[in-house]
Amino acid sequence: MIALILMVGMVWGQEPVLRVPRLSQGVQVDGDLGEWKDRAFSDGVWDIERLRHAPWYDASRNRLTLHAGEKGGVADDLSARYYLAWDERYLYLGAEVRDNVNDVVDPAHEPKRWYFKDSICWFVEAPRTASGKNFGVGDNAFCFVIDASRPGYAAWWRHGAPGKTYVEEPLTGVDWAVRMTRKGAGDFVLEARVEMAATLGVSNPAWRAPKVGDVYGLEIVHCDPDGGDYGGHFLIYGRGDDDATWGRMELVGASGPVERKGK
Ligand SMILES: [Ca+2]
Ligand SMILES: [Ca+2]
Ligand SMILES: [Ca+2]
Repeated sequence: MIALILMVGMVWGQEPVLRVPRLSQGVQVDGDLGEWKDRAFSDGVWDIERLRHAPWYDASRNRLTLHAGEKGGVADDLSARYYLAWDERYLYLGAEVRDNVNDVVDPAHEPKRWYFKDSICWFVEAPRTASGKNFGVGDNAFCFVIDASRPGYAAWWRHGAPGKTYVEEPLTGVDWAVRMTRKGAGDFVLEARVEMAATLGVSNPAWRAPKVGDVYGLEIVHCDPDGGDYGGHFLIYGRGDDDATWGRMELVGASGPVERKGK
């Protein structure tokens, strides 16, 4: 019995299973998640204290930047809820974030350097093969720099394709909105809708329109440099660019809100 529990724990530890519901109603991409977030996948608040108990945690990679004189604890530095859903045409991505500083200034800026700026990036492999080839066929990163002025590089697509790895280009086939929510801080809501055929279908010609039961790979990379160099970030459900470490994202049918019992 103990061996069985350990085995299940190991499998869970190596490969988190994320059941992502289909949305049956429309989404208005306006920086407010109210119309869909209670029907989406979310597993609650992530901060560094929760993250350091996750099986994929690596202290050299998951870290935050402490400034001289900084007030507030680690939850104020960065904590977030992430939301994910799908329908026949789109992946829906959302985040509600508490961040003490908005930092999108990169001294060595290049359009592809989202990871040197406040940003959230959903790494998706479709379908999941967990081949371990970094950003090869089927691997995608949908990245959003949290810059309210929305420069052209703020929605970015890193992906693989047949015979190619690490293709870097602006993300097309996307509607997205970011709304800053706390004056003098870096809090925000991000809402995005990514067209799957124009992205997943390009990175892997074997990709087919999604249906219940399909399995994708998923990792979330949330960058929070806050004046520091590269490395202020959370890696959630995986350990980096190697898709064999990413979580198992199962496409499931529509889900209702969590019910609260009456007295
Ligand atoms: Ca909305
Ligand atoms: Ca921060
Ligand atoms: Ca920040």
